[in-house]
Amino acid sequence: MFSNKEMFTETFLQRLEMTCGKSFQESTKRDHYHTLGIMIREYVSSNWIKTNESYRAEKEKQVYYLSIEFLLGKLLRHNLLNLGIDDVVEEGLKELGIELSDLEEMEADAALGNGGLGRLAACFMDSLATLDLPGHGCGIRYKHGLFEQKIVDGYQVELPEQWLRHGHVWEVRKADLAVDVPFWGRVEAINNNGKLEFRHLEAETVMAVPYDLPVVGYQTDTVNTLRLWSAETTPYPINRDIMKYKRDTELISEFLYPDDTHDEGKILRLKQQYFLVSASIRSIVRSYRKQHASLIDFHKYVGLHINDTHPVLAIPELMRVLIDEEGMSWEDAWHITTNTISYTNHTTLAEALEKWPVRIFQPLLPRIFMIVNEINERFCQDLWTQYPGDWRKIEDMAIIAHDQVKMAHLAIVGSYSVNGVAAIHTEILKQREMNQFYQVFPEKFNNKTNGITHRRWLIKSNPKLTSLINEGIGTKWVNHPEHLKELQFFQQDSAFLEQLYEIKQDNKKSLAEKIKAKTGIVVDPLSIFDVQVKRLHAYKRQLLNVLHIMYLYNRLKEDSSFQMYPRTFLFGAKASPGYYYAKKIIKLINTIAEKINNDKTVSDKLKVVFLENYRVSLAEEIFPASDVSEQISTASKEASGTGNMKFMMNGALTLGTLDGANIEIKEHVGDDNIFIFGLTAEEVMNYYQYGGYTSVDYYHHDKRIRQVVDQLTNGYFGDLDNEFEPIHDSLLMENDQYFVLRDFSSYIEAQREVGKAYADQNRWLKMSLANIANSGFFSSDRTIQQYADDIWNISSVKGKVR
Ligand code: F58
Repeated sequence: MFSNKEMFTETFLQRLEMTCGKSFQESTKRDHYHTLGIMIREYVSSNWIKTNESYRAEKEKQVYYLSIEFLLGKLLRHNLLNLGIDDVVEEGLKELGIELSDLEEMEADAALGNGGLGRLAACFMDSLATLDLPGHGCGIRYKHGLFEQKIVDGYQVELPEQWLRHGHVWEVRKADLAVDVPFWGRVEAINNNGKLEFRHLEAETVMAVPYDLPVVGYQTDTVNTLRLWSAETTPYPINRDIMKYKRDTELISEFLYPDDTHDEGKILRLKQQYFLVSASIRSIVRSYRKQHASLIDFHKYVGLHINDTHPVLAIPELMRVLIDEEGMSWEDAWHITTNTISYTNHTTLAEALEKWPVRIFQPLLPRIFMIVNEINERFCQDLWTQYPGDWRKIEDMAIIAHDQVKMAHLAIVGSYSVNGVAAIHTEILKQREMNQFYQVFPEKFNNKTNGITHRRWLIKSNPKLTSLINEGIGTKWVNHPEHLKELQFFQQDSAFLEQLYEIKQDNKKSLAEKIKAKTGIVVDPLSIFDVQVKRLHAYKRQLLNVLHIMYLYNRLKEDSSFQMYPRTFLFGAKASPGYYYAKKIIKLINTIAEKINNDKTVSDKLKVVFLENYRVSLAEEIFPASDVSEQISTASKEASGTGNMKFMMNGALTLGTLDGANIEIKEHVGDDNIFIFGLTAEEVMNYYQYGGYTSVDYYHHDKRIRQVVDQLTNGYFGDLDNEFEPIHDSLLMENDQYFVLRDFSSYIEAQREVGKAYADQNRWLKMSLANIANSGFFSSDRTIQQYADDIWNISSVKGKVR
């Protein structure tokens, strides 16, 4: 049906009538989108089935990537591109007077995630399928993904997101593959001929129903599966209060990250975590059982990867299945489990390391708690042998201590591989945050620097740049992104650089139009587009960016001789609903934007735009139109970052600290093609350890700082009611935990360098080209190949799917 455009249009019209029950004349864009989606899914289905059959027939080792988030975004264009049918479809639709881009508008972003961790999982799915690797995803089908952000009077307002309102055309509900997941109840121990057996009685059971999404690789027959679980009531609940049971059950797959500041929210979150891993493991074991008589070799055929600690209950759950259901000894079960599970850490922020109170954990998951307890006791005994008498160390490293279950400790002890997501991050884990564990298990620790799929973040989102690259170096970079390096040959080619300039300008114009339509703000595509888009968090220091803008504004107002290259500062960020400080920063950005954008005296120099509801589809329009990539976290705090890689691949220049993957970006692109400023991670960590930083001194000694900090509270930007006092206090009263004032002067200096470099257009274009040319390393294909080789031990099945 996709072999030529005539065949496509004929099938499309037939299907439209059949699926929507309408004539072409009556049909809407939504009907067209829906019909096209169904056609694509059908087209994929035979390879989907064949892929699974071949995995079974060949007894391939398969990896399951367990993640509480998959930030997929839209799938229509992505799937068309990977299937290699985008041109046929686009042209065929045109014949019918339909624009493919209009149909894309009909698709809702699948926002089953919040930030980098969730988007990484989505990029990994694409690379696994493209590299023909047997790897699938397991997640939760949240009815409402991450909230929709509205900005009202400068404040963030959260609305429930409604991505499923019109259904999700890519999914297949498989009710026959549902599994039951038990909560609450009690555990009974029975002595069966001298062997202790455990039964979970009086549990409240939730039915987990899988919805499968095909994951299509780029121009390959491999189609892997992303299985998303939805929570439904079982037909025979034991709970007498049926309404409460229904509510409690459905809530499990209702929202991503429910507020967990109180116990009810904590219970729900822990329920989600167990729901995900228990449903996934039960279904994996069930299909494994069809091929293998016992589970004794399970780890040789199955890998379970846990994306951060949220799915760490996979460890005790697998132990439970092996012991309680398969009748194995503890030792055998432990051997299999610790050779099956691998774990990625995504943060060193102490407050982000998950801990659950025993008082919640034990009653909710009684059998799982017993197993965690046993794991903990055995681990502490081992520690005692290794460090006799060192109570302090054992207390620090225990999995359960002070009435809390420490999920990261469980993850390290119960897995065979622990990886960080950028070189510096892994070093910090090894040398500092997890040093005690590193000393006990040095062989487990390894680094896998993050990557992004260049298919979505370059080929799909920046078609003009893609064409230019293809004209220059051909298309082999598409399958081997390291070949982008050959673009360096064009460093001296002024015609090529000119085209690069034109493409960036075109992309900036499109974004400028969008900004005008959305916000009414007119921005000049000739100005520098200076962009910070990411989750809102104190450590990411959106505040440093804002203070610099305030400084520029002050200079422009006070000094008529002050020269600067015109700038448009763009922000996009969602703040977690309960994160008070982050929300204040959003209000601050909007407050200064209001004043600056309405001041005619600076309008040819400075504009500030906060883009509402930052999400994958918006990001795809922003990266291709960016000049400057703001990666300004406090050094040591950003594990890796992946936005930094998306900017680089689209020719934006990084302005950043020596943090996360910025360091590796610098190594690849060279010192001359990046703007680095600020404290190093070492310096930051030394300040934390030994003190020596007093933010007030910087306030007193630098009048630029004094002025902007005072302006937070003196009403200069038109705010009332001490709105920004908490920000002011964080800087001066709480000694500026994130070293914003400490790095301020160095940031201004680096920003000045950015302006100077941009003014020399030829120089800038060469720098931009160097960034694109050296971005191949940051493709998730490289990352996934490293996971496959070094952690999972799986290999390509290319050619086996027939
Ligand atoms: C991010 N973590 C890291 N966490 O911050 C980023 O440096 C890294 O590049 C990325 O993972 C991928 O490795 C992240 O996105 C979250 O969103 C948390 C999820 C749990 C609640 C708190 C936020």
